[in-house]
Amino acid sequence: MKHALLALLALAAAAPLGAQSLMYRTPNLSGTWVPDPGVVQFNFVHRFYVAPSAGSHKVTNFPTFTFALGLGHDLAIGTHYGTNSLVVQTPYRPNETEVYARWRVMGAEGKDGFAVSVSPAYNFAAHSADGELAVDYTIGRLTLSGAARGMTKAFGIDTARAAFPGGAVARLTDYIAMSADVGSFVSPTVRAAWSVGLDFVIPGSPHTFSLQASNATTSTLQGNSIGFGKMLYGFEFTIPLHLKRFSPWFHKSPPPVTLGAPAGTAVAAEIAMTALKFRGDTVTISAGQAVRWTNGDPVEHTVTFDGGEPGSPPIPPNGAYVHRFDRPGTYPYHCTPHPFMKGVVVVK
Ligand SMILES: [Cu+2]
Repeated sequence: MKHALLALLALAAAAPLGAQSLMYRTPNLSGTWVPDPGVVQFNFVHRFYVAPSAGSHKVTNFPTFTFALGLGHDLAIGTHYGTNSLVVQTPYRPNETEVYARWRVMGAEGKDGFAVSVSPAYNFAAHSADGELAVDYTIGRLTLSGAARGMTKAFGIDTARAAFPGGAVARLTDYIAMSADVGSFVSPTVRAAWSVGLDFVIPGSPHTFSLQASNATTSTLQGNSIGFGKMLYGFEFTIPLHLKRFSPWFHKSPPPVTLGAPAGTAVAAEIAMTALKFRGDTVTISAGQAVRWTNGDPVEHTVTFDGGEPGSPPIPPNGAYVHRFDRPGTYPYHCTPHPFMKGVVVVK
């Protein structure tokens, strides 16, 4: 169990800080966001309503799970699954599943300028063919979003309807943003949906997190377009999983390689890199001797010196790096993908 947790931690910590979708979209708008190729995105939205004291503070939960796969060429397929939906009342369907495809026709997340996407979808609870045309405009720390949504059978009732949401995200720092949106169906009108969010990038991880208040329940095109008459609180957590990182599960260990100093260099100290740590915080050697770092993790590490000493290229799983120190001194170093991995070599 502990090893499984460590492996998961390694996978998560090693993924690059791309696709920070909550920094570029509002709680009730998908924006034009598409996962990177080969990335499975798992997002979890949890909203809840707390009844007033007359209702004994009963908590009602409205979770929505998103699974989406980036196919490359700015294409994605995905599903939203809400386990407590209010979208279809007659006959009541508490489980709401929406499948969708998205094509980002132009633009890219995080780049200034316009991005446009089209997302055909199907809502199985409502038996409705749905769709969205979304437009983002990013300039520096601000992203403005708007969308047009259409449904052939909104709320499972035999009426085609359209909704028009809009919103904005302001990135206060590289790690914190504020977002808000509002959207409504056009005639016959129903309660408009709104949301506000406080969004965070979790440092050193590929995850984003937002604290939200909204009156919308499920995170589908229909659920995000209609307000529930009450205030919900909640959060969203985003988890990108890079499929490439699971390859060690299906392939045998890569062949050992040694980088750095030529064969025959006298190695005076060995440092293992396992579970995202350099084993042996400080080693002491003499000038002219070498240190060997061996990577026992399923992800790449580097030995990058804080001073001017040239360091290693990425060291693959099962790889090793040998570095000879010719001058006495103290050489602190770290791993570039995992800056919390640190060590020191003292050369006498
Ligand atoms: Cu590392």
